[in-house]
Amino acid sequence: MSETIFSKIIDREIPADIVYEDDQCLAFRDINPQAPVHFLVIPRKPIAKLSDADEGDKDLLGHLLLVAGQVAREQGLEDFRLNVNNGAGASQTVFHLHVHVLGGRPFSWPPG
Ligand code: IU
Repeated sequence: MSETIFSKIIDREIPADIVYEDDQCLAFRDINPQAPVHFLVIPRKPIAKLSDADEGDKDLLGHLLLVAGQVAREQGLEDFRLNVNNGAGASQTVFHLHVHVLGGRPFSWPPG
């Protein structure tokens, strides 16, 4: 997988407002927030998109969701939305797997 801007955030080559990190993942505030609270949870492992993950990534994927929920609570969110864009046709622009966590405003369904 070619390097993306998120690899540079992981490697501290460019700054980001990191709200959580551990040996498997990082969470940082989205540079263009779509809600009062909007952060991204990304694996350190450079998986381009969710559909590239495999059976060996099962624990990692579970960990990303647990971290998303934990950091959401730490950010004061009770209700929040998780979103994973998979592929350009689903509005993915950065090809390093990331879970969007948005909260602090009402959300409608279905999403646009
Ligand atoms: P998407 O699911 O690939 O469309 O989301 C990429 C997100 O990454 C998007 O919300 C951007 O605002 C965000 N982002 C960022 O937080 N920092 C960056 O340096 C870049 C994109 I480039």
